[in-house]
Amino acid sequence: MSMALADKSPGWIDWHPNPSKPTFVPPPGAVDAHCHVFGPADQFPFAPERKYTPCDASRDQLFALRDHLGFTRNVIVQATCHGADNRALVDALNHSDGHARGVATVKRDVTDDELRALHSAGVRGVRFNFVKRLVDNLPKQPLQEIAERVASLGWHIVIYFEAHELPEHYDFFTSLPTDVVVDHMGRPDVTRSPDGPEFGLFLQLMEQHPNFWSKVSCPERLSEIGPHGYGDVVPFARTVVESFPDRVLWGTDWPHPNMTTHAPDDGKLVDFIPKVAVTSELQRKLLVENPMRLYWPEQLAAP
Ligand code: 0GY
Repeated sequence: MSMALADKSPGWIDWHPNPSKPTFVPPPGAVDAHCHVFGPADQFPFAPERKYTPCDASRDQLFALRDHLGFTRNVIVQATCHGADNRALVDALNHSDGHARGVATVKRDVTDDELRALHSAGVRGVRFNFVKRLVDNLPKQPLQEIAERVASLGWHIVIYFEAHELPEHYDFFTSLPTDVVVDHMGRPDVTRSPDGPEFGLFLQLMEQHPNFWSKVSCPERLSEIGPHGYGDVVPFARTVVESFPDRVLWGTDWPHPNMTTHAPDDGKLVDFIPKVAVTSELQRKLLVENPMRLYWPEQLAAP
């Protein structure tokens, strides 16, 4: 591989080398339900069609962070820099001792054998990414076909979009035949009111469609006031947690791709949790019961 392929995108901020120990102690068995692995590029090259080149962020570094933060499990989500090449993800799942499950990206030509192999590795969902700076326009027909095929495996679909794009995609999203998990509350503009029409449409989506779940993650990306508590994101996330306590997930978003303002301290991100899930019951649902139901249901069924 040429040097150029491994060069980080201009302005890329590396992940925090030394995150603090959070004050908040997660409940036993807590799941970080949104994080990524990047490369290492010399082992798992980034996709030629990618829109950014990240720094390496390996599975062992992810698992060390999990332990440092007091979590037990990870849900590793395929990022666009690896396209539909899920090898880094599968390698991480295979080395997780069953402590990680995954969300992959696949193309319409994926074979049934490939889907079965992903399932055996621990993949339980596919991600459809609509964020325009991250991917080229995705035609809906192939996505619909993928959706129907993964529905038969019992998988769900993770969707990533920005709030202003929700009206355009609303009918497609609500036609999906699986559980649907929305990344980062649909990326609200937190300078607007949580009671306003833009966030109102997202709340309506959640309210009227009980197959929809939301990650109340990513204050580091949504906040306009920066890392000191991410207070402007709190009312949005708290509303979602309290309105839909059985359909919310939380994740670090490590290693925080495309951050341009600061390298988030993951310990401080964990300290965001009790601000949005203010009782131990809400915290247990957010961090343990909900992600276990979606990603490790067989463990809940065990006697
Ligand atoms: C995220 C963040 C981003 C990137 C990706 O797939 C990706 O490349 O998810 C982003 O830049 O917003 O949510 O993890």
